[in-house]
Amino acid sequence: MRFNRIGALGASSIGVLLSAMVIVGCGPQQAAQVSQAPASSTADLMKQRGLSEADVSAALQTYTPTGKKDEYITFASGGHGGNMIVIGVPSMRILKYVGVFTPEPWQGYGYGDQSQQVLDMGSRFGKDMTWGDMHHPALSETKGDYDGKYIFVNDKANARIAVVDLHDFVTKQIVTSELIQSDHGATFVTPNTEYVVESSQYPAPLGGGYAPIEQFQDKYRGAVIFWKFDREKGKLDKSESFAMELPPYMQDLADAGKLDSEGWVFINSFNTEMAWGGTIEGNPPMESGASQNDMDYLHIINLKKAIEVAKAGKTTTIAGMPVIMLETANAEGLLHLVGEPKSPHGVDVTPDGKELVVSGKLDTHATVYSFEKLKGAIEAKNYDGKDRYGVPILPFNDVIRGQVEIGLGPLHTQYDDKGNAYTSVFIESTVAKWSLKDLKVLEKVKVHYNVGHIVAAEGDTVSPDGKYLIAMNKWALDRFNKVGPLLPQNFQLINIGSEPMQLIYDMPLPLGEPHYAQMIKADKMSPVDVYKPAGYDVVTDAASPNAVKAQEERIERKGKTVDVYMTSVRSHFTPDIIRVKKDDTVNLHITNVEQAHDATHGFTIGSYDVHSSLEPGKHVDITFVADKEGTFPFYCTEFCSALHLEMAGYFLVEPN
Ligand code: K7E
Ligand code: CUA
Repeated sequence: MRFNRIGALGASSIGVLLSAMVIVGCGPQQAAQVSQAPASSTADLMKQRGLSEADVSAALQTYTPTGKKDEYITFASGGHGGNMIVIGVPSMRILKYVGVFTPEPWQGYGYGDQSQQVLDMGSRFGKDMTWGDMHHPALSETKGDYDGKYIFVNDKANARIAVVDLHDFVTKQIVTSELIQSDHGATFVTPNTEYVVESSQYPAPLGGGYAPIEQFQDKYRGAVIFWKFDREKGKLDKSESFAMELPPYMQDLADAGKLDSEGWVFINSFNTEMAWGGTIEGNPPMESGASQNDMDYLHIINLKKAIEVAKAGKTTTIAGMPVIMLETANAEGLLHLVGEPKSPHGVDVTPDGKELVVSGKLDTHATVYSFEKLKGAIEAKNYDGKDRYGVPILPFNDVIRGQVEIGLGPLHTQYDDKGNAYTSVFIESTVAKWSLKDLKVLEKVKVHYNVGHIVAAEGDTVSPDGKYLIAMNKWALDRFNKVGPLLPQNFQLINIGSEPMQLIYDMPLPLGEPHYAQMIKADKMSPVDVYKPAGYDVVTDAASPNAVKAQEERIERKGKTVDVYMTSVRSHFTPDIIRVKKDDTVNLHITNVEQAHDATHGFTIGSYDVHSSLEPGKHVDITFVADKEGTFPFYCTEFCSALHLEMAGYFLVEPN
């Protein structure tokens, strides 16, 4: 490669950007013509910055000039940040932070009546939750391929699922069932998104409530909930959802079958020893108690048949959820187990749906199960006995195609379009590429460090693209500038379209600890630019009954309640003076009547903890009690025009 032929590689002269940064009115602005001649030759730049040819090649694969867009969009879970992060690939530019389980003021998420309603849906046992532990996002699918319409995410800590609508990237719904007390096998969707899978992680008495831990084996249980998705409404429908009781193992990741295995669900587990800790009471710690057996259990669920059994009413209602009890599941042949090597973590169905790959944290192999063999053993009732709960166990050697020696601590697997699998290897900090057909490792790439999940371009669908893969590393250590003891996560972008694989970008991610992500071709998505018509309620996805039109702004008082019907438009709120009496209940109804792209305003009243983001066309309602007398300026929090600072007013609270 001759680098002296390459054009401007950054570090060129900085244009004069003082002109017209923000002008009154809207419309595209004329950029000043700036010469883009390189300051020095590519060879000089490489020397100055100490870059190798591989570095420059990596830069060329990721550098995205101004105005150019990314080919893929990645949705990363935000871990215990509780929100989701949207990232462009290959540039690795962060495009958005989506408020989901955690209030997020930039989006006004959790600060007005609309989004507060969404967060309120997620209360458990009467308690509001202000955060979540997000692990696994799942894009909605049509025929096993991402369709770009919705994304679901789980909250492991509080056993919740949220629905984010990708027409505007807003969280529309949070559902939870007190049946289970945590989840991890969530969220995974069936190939046409009829159901969203949520299985518990830590066993507990079903429906909540106390039971002595000594009765772990008898009173504690796992469960899997199949949430029915109503695509028309864009909502999960609790009334059509059901669950299945599972033994008190710690169910881990899940995956839904596709193509040949459509209608089946697979969930693996650890702690089939049913250890429950008790270190200061003289018991072994949980982690050693849970690692005694050489094999744990993969759960194989016949979802298609389970739906029929649930529809026939062969369920027991617990915490408002119809549950197929273990006894029924066994009688109907809905649930089978098969051994899986020591403390497995990931279970990933292959693109053709014919096989599943399971990797054990404490085993160096990935095991490839044949769905046909699993089904054959189930039909032939070829059992290796039953577990304590009467669940039949299939013989391991009869249902696997083989195993591949991956390395130390294999976790999660993704796929490409050439019949290869990619497995993250936690302990040795590598991503291993291996041939599904030959069960042979082809190559490994080092990552930094201790990779958890990996996500490849459409890498868990029926048609993976084989282009990019992000290693979502748990430790960053020496990769970035020091920022104190809490370090960002390190996302590393790997080109898997090249041979050998090439690590091409390091991206620090300081907004939570992402576990899994989804990577979709950007052209599959078509979000709206503005809400139409103005006065749009983003939670009901319809015109708000409180929408305000220009010229119809007003303040109405009924007793001690004051309704303020307000509009925003560059560069004023109407009305701009609001007079109330102390202890009045104030209902602000604000419509951003703008229909221009990116003409967003914000609204805040100081000292009242009021904030909203008003994207073009959006309507918000904000209810609060004016419990402090005084003079409170309100203003626009989004720099919307040259007269943005003037976009202000007064909220006057007279003493009684
Ligand atoms: Cu972190 Cu999928 Cu919750 Cu593996 S999980 S790393
Ligand atoms: Cu509106 Cu600033």
